[in-house]
Order: sequence, then C-alpha cells, then structure tokens
Amino acid sequence: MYNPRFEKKAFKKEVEHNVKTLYRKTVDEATPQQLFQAVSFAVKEAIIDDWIATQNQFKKDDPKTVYYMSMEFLMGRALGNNLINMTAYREVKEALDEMGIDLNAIEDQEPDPALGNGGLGRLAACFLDSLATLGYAAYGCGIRYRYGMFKQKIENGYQVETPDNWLKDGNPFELRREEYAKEVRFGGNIRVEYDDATNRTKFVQENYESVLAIPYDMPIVGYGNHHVNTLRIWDAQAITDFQLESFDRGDYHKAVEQENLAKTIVEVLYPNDNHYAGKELRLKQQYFFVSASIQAAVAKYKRTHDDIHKLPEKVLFQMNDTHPTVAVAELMRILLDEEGLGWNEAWDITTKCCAYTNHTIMAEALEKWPIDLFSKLLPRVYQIIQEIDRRFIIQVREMYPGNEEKVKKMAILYNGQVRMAHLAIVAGFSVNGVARLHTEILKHQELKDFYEMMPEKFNNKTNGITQRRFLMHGNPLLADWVTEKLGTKDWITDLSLMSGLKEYADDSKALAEFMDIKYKNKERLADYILKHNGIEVDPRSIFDVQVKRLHEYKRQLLNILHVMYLYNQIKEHPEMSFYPRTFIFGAKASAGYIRAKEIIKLINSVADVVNNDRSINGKLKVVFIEDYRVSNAEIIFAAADVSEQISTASKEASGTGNMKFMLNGAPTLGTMDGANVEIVEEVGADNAFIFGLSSEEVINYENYGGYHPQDIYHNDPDIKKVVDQLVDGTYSHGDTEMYRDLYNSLLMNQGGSKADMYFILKDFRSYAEAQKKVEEAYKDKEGWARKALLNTACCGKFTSDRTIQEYVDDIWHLDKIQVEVDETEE
Ligand code: CJB
Repeated sequence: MYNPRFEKKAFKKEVEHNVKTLYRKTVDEATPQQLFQAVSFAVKEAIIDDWIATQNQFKKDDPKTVYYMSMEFLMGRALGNNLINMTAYREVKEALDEMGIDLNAIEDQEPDPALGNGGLGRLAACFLDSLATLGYAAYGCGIRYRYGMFKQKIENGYQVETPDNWLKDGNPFELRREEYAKEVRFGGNIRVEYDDATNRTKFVQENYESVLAIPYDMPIVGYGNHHVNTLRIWDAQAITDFQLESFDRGDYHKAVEQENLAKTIVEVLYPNDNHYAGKELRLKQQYFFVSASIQAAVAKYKRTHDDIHKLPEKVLFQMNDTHPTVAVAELMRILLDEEGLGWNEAWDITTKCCAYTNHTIMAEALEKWPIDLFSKLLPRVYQIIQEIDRRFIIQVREMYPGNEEKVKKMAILYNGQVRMAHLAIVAGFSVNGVARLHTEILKHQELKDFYEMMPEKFNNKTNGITQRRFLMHGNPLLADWVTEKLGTKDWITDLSLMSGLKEYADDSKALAEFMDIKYKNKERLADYILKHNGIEVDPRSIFDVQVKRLHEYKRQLLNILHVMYLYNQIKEHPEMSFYPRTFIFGAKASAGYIRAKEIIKLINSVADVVNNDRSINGKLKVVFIEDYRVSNAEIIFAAADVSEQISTASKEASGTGNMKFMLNGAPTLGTMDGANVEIVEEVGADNAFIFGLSSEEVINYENYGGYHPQDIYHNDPDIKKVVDQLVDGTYSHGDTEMYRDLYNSLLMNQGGSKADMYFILKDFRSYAEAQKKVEEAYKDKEGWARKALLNTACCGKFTSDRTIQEYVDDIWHLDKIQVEVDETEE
C-alpha cells in the first residue's frame, strides 16, 4: 500500500522536523527515547489521515458499531505493529537505516503498554486488530490505568514487583479528547419524585460524589486497508471547582474527596488473573469506565438518530467477562431515567444491545459483590438490578413451579450478594464460551440451569490470535519464508492459506529451511537470555517453553517437578542417553498469591542447582525469564520447540499462547483442555503430545470428593523422591521449610481444598511419558521438522480474524466498511 508520507525522503524530513520542534535537537544529538518519540509522531501523522477518513466513512455509512467493553487491553508496543499494519515497516526501516537509526533499537524504547494481566487482555487486543483489519466499526472501551501490570524483577529467586510507569515519557499515539468528557456518579441516595407533567416517577441521585471521565483515544490500525478504529480508555479527573459550583457550591471537603477519588480510581490495574478479590475500588473502576463508555455511545448515537428505540440497530456492547456487566444496569438507568422510557421498552433495548463472553469456570474468579457495598456505591443501579432480579425470578417460578432450589441457584441477588455472571446472562442475548470444550462445560456443568432455561443464548466462539503481531512482527524470518513458499502475502489477512504449506511436509530442503529459521530464532532468544539472565543456553538443545500467568491450575509445578525428576535420572544414570534440553519459564504471579510466588522461587532454585552442576555437562538448563510480557513473548514464541499447555483438564477455558506457539511451529505438549482439543484436531494427534486426565475424569473426581495422591506418592519411588526433595533441603540450602507448603498442598487436604486439587501427581507419569516421546521424536531431525512445519501449516483456524468474523455473523451483525481514501491526493 502506497502512502506518500512513508516515502523515504519525506519520512526522513518529518523525523528531522519532529526532533527539532520537540527537542530543539538534530537527529545526531537526540537520545534513543527522543528518536522513538520523533519517529512515532511521524507515523502518527500518517495514521491520523486514515483515522479521519475512517470516521468520515462512518458518518457516511452509519454502520452498526461494536463497543468491546473490557477492564483489560494488553496491547503491547504500538510502533512496530502500526508500521506493519500501515504496510510501511520496510520503507521506514530503510529510511531510518539511512539516517543511522536502528528501528529495532527505537522500538525497544517504547514502554510495553500492559493494561492487562494475561490471556483475557491480550485477546481483547487481538480482537481490536482483527476488527480493524476486517473493516468493522469498533471501539475498545477501557481504563487508562496510570500504572499497568507491575514490572517483575527476580531477586534471589523471588518475584519482586515494581511499578510500571508506562506514561513517564508520554504516549505519542494517544489523543486526549477533553470535549467528550462524561460525569460518573457514586454513592449518595435516591430521592423519588413524582413528575405531574409527565406522569412519571423520577429517581434523583443526591449527595453523591462524582468524577469526570476524560477519554484518551488510541488508533487501532487495520492491515493495509486505511481503516483505523479507536481504543478509548478513560482517565479520571476531579470535577473542578468551577464545575463543582454549578451543582454543589463551595463544599470544600467534597472537592477534596472527589480529587482523591479521581486520583485513586485509575491509579493501577489490579494484578489478578482468574481471581476475584472483592475490592471496592475495583467495583468503582468497573462502573467508572462502563458508565462513561455507555454514556458516550448513547450520546454518539443520538447525534445522528432521533429514535432511541432503534439503538440496537446501531450499537452493540460486548462484555468481556463479568467485569463490565454492570453495563446492563447502567444502560437501563440511562434509558429509564435520562431517556424517560418505560421498563419494558428499556428492557427490550438493553437485551438486544448486550452480549456476554465467559472466560473461565474457576470458582474463585466469579464476581459476587456484597449487596451492602454494591448498593451503597451504586444506589440507583442497584435498584434496577433488584427489579431485573424480581422479574427474572417470576419467570423462573413460571417455568419451574414449586422448584425453589432453582430460584436459589439462578437468582441474581442471593445470600447477600450480587452475582454478576447471572446478571449478564439474564440481560444479555448471547452467552459465549471461548473454546468448544469450555462452552460445553458451561452448558452442561457451570451454567447448566441457565442453558436449560435459555438454550438459544448459548454459543461458542473459539479464541484466536493475530498473525500480524505474532508472526509478521515477532518472527519476520518465518513470515518471509511463508510468503515465499505460498507465493503470496495473502495469508496476512487469510490465515487459512497456511494449509498450502502442507505440501512441503515431505520436502527435505523446505524442512531444513524451516528448521534453520527456528535455529536463528533460538539464537536470538539465547542472546536475550544471556543478556538478561546471564545464563548461557545452547540453541541446539530442545527449547521447551512454558510462558503464561503463574497459576496453580496451569501447573507450572508439574513442569518443574518433572525437571527435578529428569535431574535425578541424569544423576542416577550418568550414562543414559539424554537429549539436551532447556526448560524456559516466564510468568508473573499476582502480588498476593503466595503459593504462586513459592512456585516461582522453586523454579529459580531448581535453575540454580541444575545450571551450576557441572557433572551433568549442560544437558539440562532451566531459565526463568524475568518480566514476561508481550514484547519478549514475541521473541520467545518464535524460538520455541515445545509448547507446554499442561493445565488440569477443564480449567483452562481456551488458552491463546498455545495458538501463538503453533503458528510459530512448536508442537503442543498438553492436556485435552481448552483450545488444545481443537489444535490437536487441526494438526493431528501425531503432531502433538497429549497426556493426562480428560476433563470428564477431572470433573468426576471433583464431584466425588477428589482422589488420593498419597497412594501415588507411596507407590511410585520416583515421584516420592521429587516430592520429598521439596522438604529435604535439596533446593533450599538445607532449609526444610521453604517449600513445605507446596509439599503439603500435594499430599494433604487443607481447609476447604483437597490434596493435590490440580491432579499433579495423578498426571505426573503420563506427563513424563509424553516428555519421553518428545525427546524420541526430536532425535529424528526430519520427523521433528515435519511436525513443526505441520503445526504452522495447520494453524489457519486460530486467527482472531476467524473468531471476529464468527462474532460478527452470529452475534454482532456489523456492516463492513470500505474506507475511501483519495489516492490521487496522496
Ligand atoms: N482469562 O486471562 C484471563 N483472566 C480471567 O480473569 C479469566 C480468564 C483467560 O482468558 C483467555 C481468553 O479467553 C483464555 O484463553 C484463558 O483460558 C483464560 O484463562
């Protein structure tokens, strides 16, 4: 795609100009950070033209728009991705080279915007990329956290969190849009008034605190189509004295309180993944961005439409997990109290505008707000939820007369709590899971009652990832190779074309090229590891990788116990054949998740012992990569040989890292969980390594009281040995207590939780066997290359472009836009 702004001469001039006007410097004098800013502003210039053109197209076409409501957007760096999607990466790289500037080094200057924890936030980012690329009108709606996901340092083997001050040097790609600010109100009480003129009851919130929500817009560039959508994230600001005067004259204390509220509300992202902590501030965050976003969407609609009843023709709110589900009540509030509609009309509109995605069945992740807290903070919204609940319960009783058990199980308000998932299901017209297995578990286990009552709402949307970031940007060598082999670049927007690579599965030359690229990527990662960890790893060894959030259900503990087992084997049988292996981990643990942090320490302790034992001749290495995040993930996926996806079956809703590994040619070593099931279906069982209990088996054990890990411990001496090593000081300089809690968690029931509730010992043997098969398979060089290549060739289904198209076809029904740009003017 030709854009004259990226014409080398013009682009260089623009960068020079920016360095001069921003910093009063020449390019030679500028710091790398200043160069990053100058280059980014030059790129933004080009983006803005397309952004304006897209908005103009929206005005012309008046398309239906999806508002993707999410507490998290894990965007990763914007500069490189924007250049790729503007199809200008190469030109810009060359232009900068000629100026003596290294684009890669400039990209490294960009902070990695981490407004998300893990899979859920990254999925939102991939979705935005696909929405723009497919040409749909979309807004991402979220929070402009002052501090994103913490930065992780490893000190003495322990995780230490430090703040992520990502806005320190300014964010060149954002636009502050003060003119679209919205007021959001908290607390106070509701005065009920009767309005004779309209014959209506009015609900007036008084004595409330409020903050001003200020939107910041970030461009979301579609690939090669001039389509630029918007990620709108909200900052909070106190209502100024001036504005305060208009509704609450001279209340100094209130002004100070509101100042504090504004400051704290957007201060930091909660670092919890798959875990509900019940903090009031979190609920404030949720309502803050939801209320501002819905107000903005309704206001935008009303600027060009006069019949609010037709809102569902133009507006769709997709709720990314339960975090933004207060949206349904907020929309009701606006329709009832501000638009003056009656309940039935408002409900009809709301239930056509709202849809909900479930991302987890982990009980601990379910949001259930105490009614006390909820009703104090959001008094009017709470009243509305009471009414939604009252009417819903009538329906349940009609459908299941005399069955009060059902009412208890399904009510929105129960036992002093507001059950957010129930609210979302009752008010949303669509409820989807994120992989086939996950959706089946929702239908037949977790949300069984709802499925039975309203089966038409339930549907599956298997997750996907964007190949623009995770192949083109992260693995340019392989991307170029794919283009060469397929003879087209069309896979960039049509990943199903990757299947064309299958014809190279028996072509020795192509296989060797494929593995040569993998080797180069392994060298790149080895350099990264040397630089960041000071550990030398051999790119000829098998790179066996588990990178994801640290969570017990993801079973990093199983992985490291297996490493301990291998180490024992090598020590006990020094003569045995063993293919050198590098186990690579990357994971952040939520700051308050003690056991997860113990597992990080254990991995680092094992690394210390194993990496420093010269007697094993470097056969085994363990590396814990500090501060796992989007930018280093791209390097890691490209270099992986083995993709560890070893969650307890039924627990990982989908997983998306599994897809990124697959795209980059790493076979899955995993359980039949989440999207692994569909990965195996696509690539064939011969090209994956599957082990462990099935989800039905796990669910069965859970329903009938667990299993007895002690039996395994006593009957399998290898397992006993590694478990005992947790408390015999082997990995703790003689300290027998350091890992006692992990040891206990495997063998003893504790409080409410069963011994080994994630079935680590139960699955250990079959995991070890699968690992053995990996080793055998890897020794067959060409056989392995074939498996690796087939993973890349079969990944077509897992593009987020496919996922988004399914959301559009089945749930959102959006109109496609073709942005018209005047090419002659360019
Ligand atoms: N997920 O990252 C999160 N956080 C949550 O609180 C709940 C779920 C993850 O969402 C991903 C995207 O759908 C899934 O792939 C992953 O399995 C799930 O754990």
